[in-house]
Amino acid sequence: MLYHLLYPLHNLFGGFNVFRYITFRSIGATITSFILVLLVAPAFIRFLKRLQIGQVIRKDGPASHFSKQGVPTMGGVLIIFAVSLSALLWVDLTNYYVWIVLGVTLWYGAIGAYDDYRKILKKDSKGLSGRGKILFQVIGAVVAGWFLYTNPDFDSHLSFPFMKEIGPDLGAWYLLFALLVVVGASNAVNLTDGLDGLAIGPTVITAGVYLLFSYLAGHVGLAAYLQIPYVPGAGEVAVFCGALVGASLGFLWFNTFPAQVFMGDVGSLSIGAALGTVAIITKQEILLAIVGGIFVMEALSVIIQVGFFKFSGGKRIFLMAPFHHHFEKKGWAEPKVVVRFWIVSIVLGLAALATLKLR
Ligand code: 57M
Repeated sequence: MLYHLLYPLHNLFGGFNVFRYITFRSIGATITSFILVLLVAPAFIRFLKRLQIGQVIRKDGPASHFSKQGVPTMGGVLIIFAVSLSALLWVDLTNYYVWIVLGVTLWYGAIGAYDDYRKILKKDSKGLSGRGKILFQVIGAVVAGWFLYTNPDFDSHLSFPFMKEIGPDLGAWYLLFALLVVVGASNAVNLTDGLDGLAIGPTVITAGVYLLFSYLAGHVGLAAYLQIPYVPGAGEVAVFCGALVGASLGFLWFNTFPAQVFMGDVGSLSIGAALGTVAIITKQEILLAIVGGIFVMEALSVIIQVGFFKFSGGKRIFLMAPFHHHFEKKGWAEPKVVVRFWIVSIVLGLAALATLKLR
């Protein structure tokens, strides 16, 4: 909105020229959403406590989690609010991609919010059924994929980090691929969100890396120089990523050990879907498996554990899945698990950046 209001006045006041720059607006969006979360969170946490929107802790989990009973959840509402408001303030509102990623974020947020509502207020321990959740997730991903696929600028080739000469054309199969990326990312972040600060830390790293990749993908000269797919208009998505980085840092302030609030499914499902959608828009889908390697590892640990459990008639590979519970069961203190996962996430972020120069 600021872009539309202030940039046209740059002839009257030269300083308003900065609103033209995606870099400036991305930084503006990051700081705005960070401050928004810091300002609103204390009152929002009090509000959640008053409504008794507190976490119900599973009895079969690590004993260290029992003390978390009643910690307010659904803090993801605040993340979505700050991301949306900050993005609307700083993006070029005529950009097609920004509306797609905002739409996906809100849709997945609504699925998560309904699930949280069922679990917490209706005391329905299972929440929305697994099938119901997947069905609504698939609908959201297919609609978003369709809007992208039918865009005349859209390119259905796949790009591989480190192997820039390989790029198969998926054609209409791209829709299925996009669906797997968005639904997979959403559920992987959801599975990761089981320790204080565990999911939001790698979110900051992943969104930060995609801020850079969106900017580069939308810049014809830099994209050609770095041999990454050029996606006209994708630069504005950097502003959205900035808003996500800022809101996530703000949320981490309150979600770090010992957490004052959890994000709930409303947060985890929407953040994962947003990251998946950004990966598709920037044509850097496979990169998401590198920079978001923590999410992938957590999801794989569940698939392997559940598969092996069924196959072996009750034996386990990990002490408990998702993977973070394995380390808790081994006796690591919660902050140690979390900070070590963040360290891995930072290294993976660096590996993702290295793909820009290595081929
Ligand atoms: C949600 N959420 C937390 C909070 C958060 C298939 C199966 C592996 C699924 C998996 C599962 O349900 N995962 C998804 C994980 C829950 O957090 C809430 O959920 C939101 C995210 N969706 O925002 O609202 C608990 O996580 C802890 N937490 C924190 N800090 C945070 O910042 O400490 C969350 C955020 C919270 C809190 O304790 O209550 C969750 O874990 O439920 N299921 C599991 O993860 C279960 N694993 C399991 O059953 N493993 C089995 C195999 C055979 C599948 C095994 O390995 O034997 C574990 N979950 C729990 N306890 N809580 C089992 C033990």
